[in-house]
Amino acid sequence: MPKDTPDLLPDAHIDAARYEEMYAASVNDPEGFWGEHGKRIDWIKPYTKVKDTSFAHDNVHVKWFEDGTLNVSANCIDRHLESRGDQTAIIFEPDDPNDEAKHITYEQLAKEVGTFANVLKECGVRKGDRVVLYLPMIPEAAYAMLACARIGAIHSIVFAGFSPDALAARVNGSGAKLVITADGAPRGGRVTELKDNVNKALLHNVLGTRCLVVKRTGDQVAWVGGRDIWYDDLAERVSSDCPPEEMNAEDPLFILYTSGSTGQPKGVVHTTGGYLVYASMTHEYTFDYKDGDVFWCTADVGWVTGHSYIVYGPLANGATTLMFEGVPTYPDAGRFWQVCEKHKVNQFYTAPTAIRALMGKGTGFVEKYDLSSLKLLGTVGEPINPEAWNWYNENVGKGTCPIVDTWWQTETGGHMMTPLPGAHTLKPGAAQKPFFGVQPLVLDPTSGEVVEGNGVEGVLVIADSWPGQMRTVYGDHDRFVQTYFSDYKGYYFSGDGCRRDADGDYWITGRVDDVINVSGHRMGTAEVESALVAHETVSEAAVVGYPHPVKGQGIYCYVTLMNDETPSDELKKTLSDWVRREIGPIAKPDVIQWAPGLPKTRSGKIMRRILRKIAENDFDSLGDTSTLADPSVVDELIENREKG
Ligand code: 6R9
Repeated sequence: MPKDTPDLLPDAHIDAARYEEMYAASVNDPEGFWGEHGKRIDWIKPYTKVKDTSFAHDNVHVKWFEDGTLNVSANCIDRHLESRGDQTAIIFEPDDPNDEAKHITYEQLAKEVGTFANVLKECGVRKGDRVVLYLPMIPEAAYAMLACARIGAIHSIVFAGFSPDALAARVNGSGAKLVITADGAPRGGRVTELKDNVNKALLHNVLGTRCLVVKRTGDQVAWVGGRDIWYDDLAERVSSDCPPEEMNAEDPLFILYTSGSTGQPKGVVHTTGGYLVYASMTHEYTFDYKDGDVFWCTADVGWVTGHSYIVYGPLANGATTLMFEGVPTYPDAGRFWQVCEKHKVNQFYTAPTAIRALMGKGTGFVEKYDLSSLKLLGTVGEPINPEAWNWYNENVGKGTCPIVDTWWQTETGGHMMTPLPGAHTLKPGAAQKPFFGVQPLVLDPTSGEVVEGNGVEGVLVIADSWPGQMRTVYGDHDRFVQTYFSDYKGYYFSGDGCRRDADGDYWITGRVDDVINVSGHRMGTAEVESALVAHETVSEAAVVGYPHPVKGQGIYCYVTLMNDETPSDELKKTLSDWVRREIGPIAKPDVIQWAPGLPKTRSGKIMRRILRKIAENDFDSLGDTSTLADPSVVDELIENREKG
């Protein structure tokens, strides 16, 4: 039994016995279980069919509640108006602590979203159209999401830190009719010129995509007449009343681009009914959310965590959700805790990378604030190391707040494995137990056989569908099947490795594919490689992750230059800036090593396993290098390894 972990929450929704009982019901009779829990949201036309899913390689399909109809924004707003119209739905905390926070009630939210929805209609957006959001973390981001949902348009949010090129790829990939942006995004005391980025992204746009601009900074922006529209100009002309569109449970709600191990990011498609049931249920049970609590998820709405746990889950539950525009270290490393004190936050959910960054600044910044409102803490995005877990527990939770370490993915829509705070004695660093309806299995990576029993390790797959699961890759169902259902037939393959300990608890060991996790941001090494080789001086590039004390993983690039190029530190900087410009600041390389040659098999395949070991400074376990076309390149790379 682990010591030094907080006690279970005494009056939680789910205690140990209830977890066992509900979990057994959820896997023994998924139809019955979800048929019942699907009723937690309001349906216009109730479903009669609950589950029609198959992971069989030649027939992958996922449908939940397929003959039911509903509207997500009505579930997040209208149904709360009678009982909690005056309650705060969204607390907005701006970047600058001296600017006033906003409290938006459900009543106000209804008007804002109704207005936004009518503005979208004025812009010609109709049911089924795609709308890209490229916005700061301001309430308008939530209004825009809910407004799309209200009229049946499909939103695709692009994180405001992505470059114009990355934005253009997503606008084109989704065939968006409209991009919604702001003049600028203040963050950490600096402003990102979002509208400028959109101008660049739409420069070669052939879809006729228009641009709706919300005012945030009031800065001057370059304007393209006939294409660009100020939100305020339309908002003052339209009604705030917009009836919700009746949507089928399986109509798409949003597309969210995410990185995989190969090729360009894929558009993960989530649909209406199952997603909302799953997001709201996980929000309530994982965080033990109770009426009146103030819930704060520090993610950006550009990531799935922001979709499910800033907007859809909390609002479907009638919660008060906090939206923070800034960063943890501005104006100083006490900002998170200052905001917790100011708004009396009850549940706080963040990423291990943020905890590690703040840990490095000392405990003084935490001790300054009264954190007694906190009941529960959460983490997401990457494995949390014990040092960070203990620091979080001792200094933020004061040893009394359970920490839920939630393992899940853009693809899964909501939490897949996490301890529940009233049911599971915590183990620092473990995702521990499957959520209801989730059937994890450990497979032997080579044979693909199921590994039974405890005290085992392998790759993590899921045996059957859950309502929050992604339905397809936008416009490419084949890629969906290839990516998730082909390596291990009959299962959903997560891309993660895991260990099941002696007690049957799960520990995520990290990605087993070419996806890296930098400060909780997911990235395909292939994306960074293709950005590098797009530079005229680069002939070839191979990118791997390596352990980084704060970011979790850093980006290590091996670069082979064109024959007539001379390596220099200046060129390294040029390439690093280039990648930053091509993809965005989150993809900026940490290390570039010149590689006169890369280790390749005789068939020309780059042996990343070896490159990973060199980047990790682990030269003793390089494995068999004799199959390489030219084994001597390995010695050269080891000799010239760069320090991360
Ligand atoms: C929600 C989100 C998914 C990948 C996932 C895994 C890693 C997420 C984790 C975790 C260990 C946790 N990951 N949560 N690893 N423990 N609690 O992060 O989605 O951006 O799609 O990333 O993140 O490797 O496969 P996404």
